[in-house]
Amino acid sequence: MEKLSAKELVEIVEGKCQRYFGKPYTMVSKHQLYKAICLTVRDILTEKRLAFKSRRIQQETKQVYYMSMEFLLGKSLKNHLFNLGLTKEFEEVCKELGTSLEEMYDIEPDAGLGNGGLGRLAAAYMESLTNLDYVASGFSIKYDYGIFKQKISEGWQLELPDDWLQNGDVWLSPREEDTFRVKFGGQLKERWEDGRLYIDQVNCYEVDAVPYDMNISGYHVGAVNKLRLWTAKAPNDFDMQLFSQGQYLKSLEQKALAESICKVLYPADHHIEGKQLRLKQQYFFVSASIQSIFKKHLRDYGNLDTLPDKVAIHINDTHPTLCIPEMMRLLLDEYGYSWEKAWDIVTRTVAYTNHTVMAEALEKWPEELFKQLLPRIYQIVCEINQRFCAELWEFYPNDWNKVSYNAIISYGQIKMANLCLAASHTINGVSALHSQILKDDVFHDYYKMHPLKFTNVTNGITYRRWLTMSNPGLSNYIETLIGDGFLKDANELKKLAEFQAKKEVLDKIMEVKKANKVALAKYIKENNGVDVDPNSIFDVQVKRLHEYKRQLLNALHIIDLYYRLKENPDLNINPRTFIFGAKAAPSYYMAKQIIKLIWCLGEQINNDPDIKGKIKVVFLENYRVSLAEIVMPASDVSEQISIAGKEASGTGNMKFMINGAVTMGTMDGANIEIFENVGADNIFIFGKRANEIDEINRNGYAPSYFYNSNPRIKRVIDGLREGINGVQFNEIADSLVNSDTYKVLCDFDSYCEAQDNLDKAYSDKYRWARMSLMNTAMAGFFSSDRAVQEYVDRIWKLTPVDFTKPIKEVKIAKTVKKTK
Ligand code: 26V
Repeated sequence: MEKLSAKELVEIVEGKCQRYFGKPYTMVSKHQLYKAICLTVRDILTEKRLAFKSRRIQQETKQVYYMSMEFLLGKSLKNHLFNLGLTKEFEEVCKELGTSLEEMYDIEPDAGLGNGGLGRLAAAYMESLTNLDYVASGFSIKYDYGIFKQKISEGWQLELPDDWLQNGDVWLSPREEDTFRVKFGGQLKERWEDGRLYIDQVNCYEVDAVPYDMNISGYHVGAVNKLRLWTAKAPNDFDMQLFSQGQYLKSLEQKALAESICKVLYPADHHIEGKQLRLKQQYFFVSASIQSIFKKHLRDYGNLDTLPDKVAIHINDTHPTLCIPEMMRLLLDEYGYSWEKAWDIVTRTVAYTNHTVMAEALEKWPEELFKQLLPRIYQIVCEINQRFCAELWEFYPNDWNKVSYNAIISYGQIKMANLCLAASHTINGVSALHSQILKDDVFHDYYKMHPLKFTNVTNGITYRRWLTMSNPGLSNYIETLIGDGFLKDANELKKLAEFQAKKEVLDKIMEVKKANKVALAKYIKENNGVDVDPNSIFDVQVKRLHEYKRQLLNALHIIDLYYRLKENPDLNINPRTFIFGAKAAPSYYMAKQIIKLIWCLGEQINNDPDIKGKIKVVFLENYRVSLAEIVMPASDVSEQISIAGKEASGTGNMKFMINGAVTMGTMDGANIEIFENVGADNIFIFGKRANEIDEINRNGYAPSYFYNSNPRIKRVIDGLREGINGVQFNEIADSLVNSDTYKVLCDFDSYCEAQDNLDKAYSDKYRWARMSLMNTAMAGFFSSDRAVQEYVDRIWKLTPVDFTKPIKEVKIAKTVKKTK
């Protein structure tokens, strides 16, 4: 496809203004101009996608469907322009139209269809699949409201609705012709036909799933893939039967009930609630997705026998597990397959990634609720369970405990992870340690039965977004040193290591860092009203708020440092700015207390004249992808301090690393692989290892011991009770001294010692700059392109679309110009 010139693009944007807003471009608002620009980019991508599609059809390429309840995309306009190589052209377009590209970028809301790492990873993988010319579609829900907007009022978190579709809908194209019907509730009726038993679901209520497609672009490639988001619609606006019976309101209720399904993203990760609406969301989106996959496969290949050869279906955490019984249902009830043949097709098609070992996040559904809502799916799950238990019984004869622990249904609960194990050909964790823990612990029994099903794929990030787009200063400088090869192959960043002893290089990278810190300081001044010193160490912990991630450990160290400074105002430390950003699940009481504590610390410390600005504490409101893009380039220190064994991987740690921040971390998740890549000299590791934590748990843990024997810990905890900024934090103090589930006190000393070492290292300017450089240099492994290639090789077995083969003309694409 020929690249359009700025002049041609201006014409197209003008055409859009006329067509959609009925005005010449000179008369439209900035928001309308933004929409006209996005619609232009959307059309360019769609045209490219259709060309890609015709190649895929001709080459009969195998494809992956990535099923995920979350895709945390962030903003798209800048990303698409960067990927298409059209940034310069659109800068000109904007100038011509009397605006700037930056102004357009600012208008776009984040598409916040995810909670955190799991959703961002799904977005990253769609993009990397596209970067590598693989055919992939993502499936999810078009939530009316994404992750809530966080307001901080006097230190307390408030949640506001995130109406992202206001300006975010420009990327979505409705595809009403691909609507599918999804059935809930009702009863089952058996019917014999041609000597076969069929099951009909009657008196159920039905919902239409209408798809909206979004283009996924890759960096300078021919591929464009799609993300399909389903929205729920009542089949009829009114139920005519109810309506004519005079039950007007009831008839509208049906519509509201249907539409409630895609109203809002559940904002609690790592904590299941067992709510019926959540189960409805899950079944709704997988049923529509599987129906659409089957329909397409039948159209392309004529029968479903070949599904596993042409299609891989990936289950992103257990949330889309119901695609397993849904595939069975369709194969058995709609397409007349035998159980054995259907099971063979399903189990050669699906694979599952686990993203957490936290017990409270492993999904279970009450059997009764499940049976009422999904009677036919329940029947199928019962049958899968029976067969699975027979296999367990054979491998573990007479071991009731093992059978019931691993069963899909036991003690009135349906365990989704076990259903995933039973049906998946491959099961993976998201870092080396996490995958090992799955084998040794969480899924140990099943691992013994099928060791070859287990593998590891360490997570990755879209490094061009995090390095080149978010930190152009650093990226451009890197390009002058090692050329632009790293833009296609992240491993080329290694070439930077050659410069680690070059003072002028080290000076320059610290100069770039400083400029990024000035930009973040400006943001902080505007948003928090706090003056922070760009010459201080920017020490950052940004991630969801959860006790296992131990923002509290960070806070306790700050309190200790504060007391030490009060005691000795001449304490010789480098000035430091402690920066936090974190959303708490709305119902997570302790997490909200911790946010309040951090905020109070800021109020007290930032306003204490004794401290003379040596340390400051800032809590950034509403942490999200687009804020991360400002924070990552400006960070010196990356706090990755979860209790060992609980952070499955982490991906923020990788974004910091590539931006040259030095990790302060435990040996947990992907921190271990960061350690292995940068080497012990370029990271600060502290705390108990995962096996040591296990041992402590086996032997019994008494946190009061630390309180009673360690005066620094005692002083800090007493301080919580006395009050920080006049607020007492007795519940936090009690929980630390009485239970301390996440071993904050146990790791406190080791953490403080590592912090002192870090402070010393920072004092040696060139030592620090070298550490920073080495972190960027060794971050290539954490590219999501590498991660996706591992999924392809070990799990999905895809081949890329071949762009060197000649293409036969297919009449599907109208040109962008014609549709302006
Ligand atoms: C669970 C639930 C429960 C019901 C309500 C909504 C909801 C949403 C998400 C989850 C699962 C949380 C699992 C998760 O986010 N894991 C994170 O996955 C990242 C990507 O693999 C990884 O880097 C993080 O370490 C891991 O915590």
